[in-house]
Amino acid sequence: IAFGEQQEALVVRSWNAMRKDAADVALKFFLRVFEIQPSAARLFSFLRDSNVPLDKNPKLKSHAMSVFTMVCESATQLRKKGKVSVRETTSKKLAGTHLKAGVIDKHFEVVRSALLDTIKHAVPEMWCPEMSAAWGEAYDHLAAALKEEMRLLT
Ligand code: HEM
Ligand code: ISQ
Repeated sequence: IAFGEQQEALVVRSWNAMRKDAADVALKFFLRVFEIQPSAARLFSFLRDSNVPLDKNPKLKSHAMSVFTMVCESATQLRKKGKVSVRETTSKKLAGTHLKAGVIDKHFEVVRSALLDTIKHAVPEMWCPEMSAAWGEAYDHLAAALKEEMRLLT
């Protein structure tokens, strides 16, 4: 399936609608990940080393927002070039961070489901199968690029 202007617009438009509630969206995104895979909470050092409640954790919002922003950038790359190269979206350091934290392929599926569920609940009036497919595809390409970068480090 071609990733064109329509697909990119579905991603960018819904992200723009969600960002006004960024803190809430971020919290729900994390909670959904841990609902699907409770053991994943231990991977995050800023949660492990913290005694404050999740919704008061300062790093939670910025990390979750980075994931959303990067998937959006992935959508733009897909529309422009039909592919996603991790070098232009992320850095080598990001792959190292995930590898060291113990992130495995299964986790990427968990985060994918959590991402789509979060968007569906954040913008229910915009949600449609095409929007789900566009976010899913942008995420899959980004995840593949990040996983490949992680593989090269092992
Ligand atoms: C850290 C993005 C997938 C777990 C990060 C950071 C970003 C990010 C931007 C912050 C890096 C920094 O602070 O320097 C992404 C993207 C993903 C993805 C775009 C998918 C395409 C995953 C998955 C897991 C995961 C599947 C496993 C559940 C973590 C952990 C950290 C991290 C444990 C380190 C947090 C810490 O201890 O400081 N990720 N991530 N990420 N991510 Fe991901
Ligand atoms: C993956 N990496 C960093 C932050 C995240 C926040 C929520 C869900 C997945 C994540």
